[in-house]
Amino acid sequence: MRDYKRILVTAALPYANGPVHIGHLAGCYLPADIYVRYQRAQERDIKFVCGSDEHGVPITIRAMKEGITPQQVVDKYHALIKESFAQMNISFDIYSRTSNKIHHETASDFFKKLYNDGLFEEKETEQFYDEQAKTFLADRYIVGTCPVCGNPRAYGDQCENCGSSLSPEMLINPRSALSDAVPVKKKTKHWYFPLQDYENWLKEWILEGHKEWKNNVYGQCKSWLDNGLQPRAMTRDSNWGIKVPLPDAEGKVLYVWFDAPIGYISATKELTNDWADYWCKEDTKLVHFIGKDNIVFHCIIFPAMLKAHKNFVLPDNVPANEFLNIEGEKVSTSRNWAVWVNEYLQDFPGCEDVLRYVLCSNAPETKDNDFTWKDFQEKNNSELVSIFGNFVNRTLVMMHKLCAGKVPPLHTDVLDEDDKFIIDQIESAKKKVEDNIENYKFRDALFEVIDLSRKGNQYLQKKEPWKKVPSTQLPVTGDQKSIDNCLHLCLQLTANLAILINPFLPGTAKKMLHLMKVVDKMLEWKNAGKIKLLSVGYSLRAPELLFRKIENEEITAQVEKLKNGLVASSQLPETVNPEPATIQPPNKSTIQYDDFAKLDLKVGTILSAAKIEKADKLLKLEIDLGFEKRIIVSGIALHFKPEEIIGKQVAVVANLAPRKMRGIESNGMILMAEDSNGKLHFVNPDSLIENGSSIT
Ligand code: B3M
Ligand code: ZN
Repeated sequence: MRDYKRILVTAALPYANGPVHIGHLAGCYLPADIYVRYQRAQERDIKFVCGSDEHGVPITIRAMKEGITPQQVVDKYHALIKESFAQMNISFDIYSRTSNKIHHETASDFFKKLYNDGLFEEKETEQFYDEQAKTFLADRYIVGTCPVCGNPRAYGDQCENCGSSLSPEMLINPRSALSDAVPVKKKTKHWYFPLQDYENWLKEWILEGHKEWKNNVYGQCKSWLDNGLQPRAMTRDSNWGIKVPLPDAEGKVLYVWFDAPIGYISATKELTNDWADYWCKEDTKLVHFIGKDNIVFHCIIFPAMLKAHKNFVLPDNVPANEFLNIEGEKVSTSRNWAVWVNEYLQDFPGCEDVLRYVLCSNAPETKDNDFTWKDFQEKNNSELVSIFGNFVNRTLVMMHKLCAGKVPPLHTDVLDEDDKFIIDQIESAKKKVEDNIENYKFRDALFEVIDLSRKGNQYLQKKEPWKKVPSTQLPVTGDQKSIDNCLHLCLQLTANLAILINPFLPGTAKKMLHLMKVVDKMLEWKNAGKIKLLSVGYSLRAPELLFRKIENEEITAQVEKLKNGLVASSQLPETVNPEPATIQPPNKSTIQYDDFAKLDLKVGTILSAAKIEKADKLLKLEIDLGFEKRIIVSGIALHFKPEEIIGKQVAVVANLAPRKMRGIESNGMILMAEDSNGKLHFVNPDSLIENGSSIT
């Protein structure tokens, strides 16, 4: 691990086109906040920046839907989002917005620098144009059927149903989302960033240099890089956004994914005059917290931009989470299948920490996960209330009953095995929590904290101080010593729990400080693991419950609300008629069985694959057919790298007449399936079988 002097944490800038839902929180804001609060407790130099993403098509679409201006949209939602984050105790050092002047300047300057360095390629291309609305259509404005899953309401840049990233050309039956007109192609000029020039560097930097990144992140990067990078237009035809700072760019704005990540820089500038320390000094650890749909932008495009600009640090890690589903279904903001944070806060006042707890203990860290209200109740009632809260409460109640409300002494002469065990647990919990947080494993970290309180309960249960006879007389009796030791350790454990839970549930930690009558300073991380946090003889407050039980009725009401709030897709102001996925109809004439029976189809395994000189589409394959080995020349070189396909099983037409291609005799053909994107897939058995098996 490198030795860093300062840390800069960013959390994805949410689009100011709607309120935030719990999937957003679980995806990046909560993990980022936990990380930051922990680092602050470690007294590290850290800044946490975020803000609203106020440009781009999502904003203009929302403005259209609500019949207001884009500016009104961002003003409304920026305020709402900011408030929800504040109420959830997401402790940004700054929550800015990309409509700020400082951001417009920063993003413009960034673009100009790359432009002046001659980096952009100016290209005139044909783009989709809506003749009825008289405007070019950004990818998002084009809707149609997803070629991958058949969703009839896929956007020209992405299908929200299956998550595939698309381009408008890939949509089946494309329509303008503005007017329902069939878009036509028209010429327009844009500035392209040569991403492909950074491909080798990115491979080196990520695939070699950042093997420690989370599997989901590393895997996505690898697949982008393996597929090869293309030049990417960094400007768009629109009147909402940051104007392209060039003389001949009327009606053009910066691509939202060009300006938005620069928003991290602008926000830091707005926060501190020392912003350049955080962005330009090598000993800064930059960490981007995001959701999985933002991986390519944060791991590939933005780093390439930073590299091209020069002088900026690159992210040390991009711990992206997967998605959180609700009650078994994917979140859909358009269908209103979501739990909105502002509504949660109204329905469960004072329960911010409960939501933080449930979202963290169930965070989609390695795979998509499910939020259910039943589980929410369960986690609250049987973990927060019955384990953590119960331990703290019992400790304080008994201290008041058996120790006159004061921290009793520790009699080291009579420490038994159980006492020693709990001391050991207190000491070792710190490191476990710490290691997990440093490695972005927040679920595991939180588990350790709860586990420590569970051990506290077990300890208390075993020692049963309530069964001993308390006595205030001197000399101290054996019973009183046992009571003292037990409660002394339980109180020190409570103080430790406050420190350890603080990054996760800051409101709870605060309440605990109040009960223990200690100041914030006690929460510094260096105090964790110590058993001398509360002084002997110090009087503590009467207990108050940290968490309340959540009743069945509350849960039923939420489930109802979710179901009743669901907007049926058909009620949406759709601009496109839903159509079933179109599958290519058979387009060859009917054959008889005998015709088919002439084919000798066999299963084989690719033993080797090599490029053929001066034939960029062909690969020379050696295929093991069980009974013999064959050379087959196949036109798949543009789709697969030779080394990737070795060992793959394939279907082979084994009795095809030999044919010479580029001087090599090909003995057969392998079968491929072509999807609607023109991508080729092998046709093979669903599990490995013997080579030479017949396909009948
Ligand atoms: N606004 C997308 C999103 O909210 C986008 C993130 C920008 S981060 C620089 O998913
Ligand atoms: Zn799809």
